[in-house]
Amino acid sequence: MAILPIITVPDPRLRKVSTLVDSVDAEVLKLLDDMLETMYDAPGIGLAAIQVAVPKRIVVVDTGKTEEARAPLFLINPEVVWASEELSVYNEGCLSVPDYYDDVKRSARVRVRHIDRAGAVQEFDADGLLATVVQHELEHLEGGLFIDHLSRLKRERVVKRLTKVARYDEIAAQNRVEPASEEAGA
Ligand code: GNR
Ligand code: NI
Repeated sequence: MAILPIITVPDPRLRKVSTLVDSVDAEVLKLLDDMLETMYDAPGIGLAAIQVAVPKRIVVVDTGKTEEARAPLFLINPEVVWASEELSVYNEGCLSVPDYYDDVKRSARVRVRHIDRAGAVQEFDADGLLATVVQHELEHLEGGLFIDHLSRLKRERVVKRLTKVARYDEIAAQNRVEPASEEAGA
């Protein structure tokens, strides 16, 4: 397993529409495992493949509160087949929008259809935090982000801040020199 780098706003790859997985092969299973490890490490409660720069319709979720109670969900080609008219508000965050949280209104309950690790079609009902996270993840697969639900002023403010952070990080990476080796006598 491996921890993969998570891409952040304003990386344009986050705006790509992810493509359907056509077969659950070894490569897809490895990606699911790497995504789960990456999500637990972050830590987060959901992760879409596009957040690790893979534009495929693959999601991992675990809303369990403790490490002991881990219950990962592996969702391949997930879709919402029913959504309640009743809405609920949740204070959301996103690993691709670091250090920003805001309220988003989404369906309170959803029915989700997806393919599992064995390649079988499955369905489940979600409410509460799980319903919110699943809808947040499916939005990523369409190139959406939770900040798209905010006012233009709020969204532009957070994008501007993260653009500055990205520029700073790029310059810092350019200026980072390899540590001098012993032989070089440094
Ligand atoms: O870790 C995460 N927490 C979270 C909290 C409220 C609503 C949605 C989320 S998902 C987020 C991880 C993430 O960015 N998934 O795409
Ligand atoms: Ni997210």
